[in-house]
Amino acid sequence: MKIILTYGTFDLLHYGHIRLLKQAKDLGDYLIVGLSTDEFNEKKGKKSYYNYAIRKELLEAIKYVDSVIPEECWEQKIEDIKKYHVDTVVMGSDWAGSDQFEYLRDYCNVEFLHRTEGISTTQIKEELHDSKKINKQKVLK
Ligand code: C2G
Repeated sequence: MKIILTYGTFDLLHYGHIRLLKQAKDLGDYLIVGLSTDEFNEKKGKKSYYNYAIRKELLEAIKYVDSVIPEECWEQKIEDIKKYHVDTVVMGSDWAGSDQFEYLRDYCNVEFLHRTEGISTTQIKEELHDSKKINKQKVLK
């Protein structure tokens, strides 16, 4: 049983997240997602649109995901790897070479997967905000 572990906020779930999770599951038999808690997001300088409970509910509905655990701090990864007998930690390529993951190579495999271009939670928020602004301007004319 090859166990894969990945981490993230997964806010405003989109096809980039889904493709990452599919790639991750394709590497093994069981996929665990360490989902950033609302409190940890604050430490990451992120404010998610959906709270932890909603983001967890959405992830658990995805066929590639076998379980979701809370990601509460940067330092929990080694403990997670040991506790869940993880073979490989995976992240999107935007994390490639990051100190937050390279040190894990002493404990398990680490792989960086293709990051889907042209979509991000930030981009979705910005485009929705701009379209609302444009619609408002149209109405005001
Ligand atoms: N991702 C992707 N393609 C995108 C957007 C995101 O492959 N277009 C991947 C990211 O590379 C990451 C995962 O989807 O592996 C989750 O992305 P985020 O929710 O943005 O996670 P992040 O804020 O990078 O948190 O301890 C690690 C952190 O919790 C990672």
